[in-house]
Amino acid sequence: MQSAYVLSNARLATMATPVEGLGAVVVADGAIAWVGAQGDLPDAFAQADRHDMQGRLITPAFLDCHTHLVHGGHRAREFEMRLEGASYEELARAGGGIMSTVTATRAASEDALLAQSLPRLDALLAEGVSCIELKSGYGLDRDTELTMLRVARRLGELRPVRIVTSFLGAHAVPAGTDADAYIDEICIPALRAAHAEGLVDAVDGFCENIAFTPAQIARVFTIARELGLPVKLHAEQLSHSGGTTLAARYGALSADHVEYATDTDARAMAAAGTVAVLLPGAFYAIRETQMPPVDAFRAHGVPMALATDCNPGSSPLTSLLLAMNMACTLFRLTPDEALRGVTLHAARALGLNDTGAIAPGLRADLAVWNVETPAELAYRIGFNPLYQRIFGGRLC
Ligand code: DI6
Ligand code: FE
Repeated sequence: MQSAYVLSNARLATMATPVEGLGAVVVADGAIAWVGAQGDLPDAFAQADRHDMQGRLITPAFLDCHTHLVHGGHRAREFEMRLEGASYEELARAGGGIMSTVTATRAASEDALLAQSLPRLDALLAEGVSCIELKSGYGLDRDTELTMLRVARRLGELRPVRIVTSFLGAHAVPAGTDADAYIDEICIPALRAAHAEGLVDAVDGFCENIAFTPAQIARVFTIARELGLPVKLHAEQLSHSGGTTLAARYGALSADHVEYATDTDARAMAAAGTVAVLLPGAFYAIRETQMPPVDAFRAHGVPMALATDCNPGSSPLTSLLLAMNMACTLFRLTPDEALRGVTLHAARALGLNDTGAIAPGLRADLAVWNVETPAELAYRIGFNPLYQRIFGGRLC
């Protein structure tokens, strides 16, 4: 066996078969070769290099399964305007909101977008993240949508991280454009072009009264299906607009935000295997008061993932640890649910089966923490106890 090493004397939160007391993880060739109780370590690994974890906690590395991390500029002025009384929707309708970031993103060169995005990526990595989903959606024209996705791919070459892209051409209706014409003449051709360049892993949309109707999103999803791409959707964020039903109908990987989703929506998601991606950063930043139907998700067995929604408007957040704390404090998730939400269920929301848990055969994407219990990760506020990030077996 080549390059095998053992992480010994660790507490383990596996998201798979539980290990009581101190355990060990054997990593070989970038994958997990064995995991179990310290005393059960097979003789075959007795000679392998050992890293004594001294009782630290090992979790799967985190995945941030919903971000708009690639974008130009910021919206600090809008933050001030909201403090003066304007609502998120009012700003959007007045040509601010997403459209103001579209203007800033179109004005930035590819290199400038990369340079602006890197510190946000690094902030996530510093908290044990190994995989990040990045969306387009601040171009709303073919060239800028493609540029955003190219930047996303380049980020994955510059840092030890796995990047999953989503095409979000249906994010906002550009000023002076008819929504239907935009979908048919700009969004769908841009999707085809981005797909042809290998830039698209999934297709997303914003189904909302300030964005697109279910019928308009369905036209984009139909093309996604034709191209063999999975779909996901920003659904029921500001109102009940029918997005979750649509997402379930297309077998979506996830329906995201979902504050205004109903019990019926939760049933449809469960039947379709659609993950609920909760985004407490956006709930917090726009001072939403409608809680996502967490009890219905639990009752119907809808897996709940958690993400930052890192974006310059509704969630300028680059901390999954804080997202975990917010999910517990604001949405009443348990710390275990929060941890599952940024590991196993986040992987599922991205359609990934090779990461998100600590089990033999999976990628060795791990995070080692200076804490004793998983609950400590969600409990502290603004404190980063990461000791070591491991990406594909590589100590980072
Ligand atoms: N919902 C969101 O929370 C982000 N996009 C979306 O569809 C917000 C994007 C922004 O305000 O720039
Ligand atoms: Fe979003």
